[in-house]
Amino acid sequence: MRRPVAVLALALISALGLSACGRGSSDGSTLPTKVIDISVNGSNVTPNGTDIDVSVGQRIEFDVTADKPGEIHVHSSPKEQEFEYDAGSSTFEVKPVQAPGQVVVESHTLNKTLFTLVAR
Ligand SMILES: [Cu+2]
Repeated sequence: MRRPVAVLALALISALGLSACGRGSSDGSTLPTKVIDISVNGSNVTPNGTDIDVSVGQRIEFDVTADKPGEIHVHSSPKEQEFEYDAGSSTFEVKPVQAPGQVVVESHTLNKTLFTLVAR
């Protein structure tokens, strides 16, 4: 019976922490940019379905290396984001995740889930 109370307390503390963080515009920008390397080679993609932790408000960058042009789709809410890349290397700045939760990132070219951003 002790455990649920502790978990609830932790959840409250982190919720408070997050809202305090979201309010100050300078707080989010002090977090290091989360750089996610994505490589596409034929039907092989990396990452391939993993979870990647990010913080709410954290800047996110995709560094894409691909053998062919394609498109990456970020199922963020309220607005989804699409990034078209060419063969070779491309870098995209992705809008930070606005609230705790999961955001699926897919290759629409290959019809695969590359990874899921888990924001807290
Ligand atoms: Cu999609």
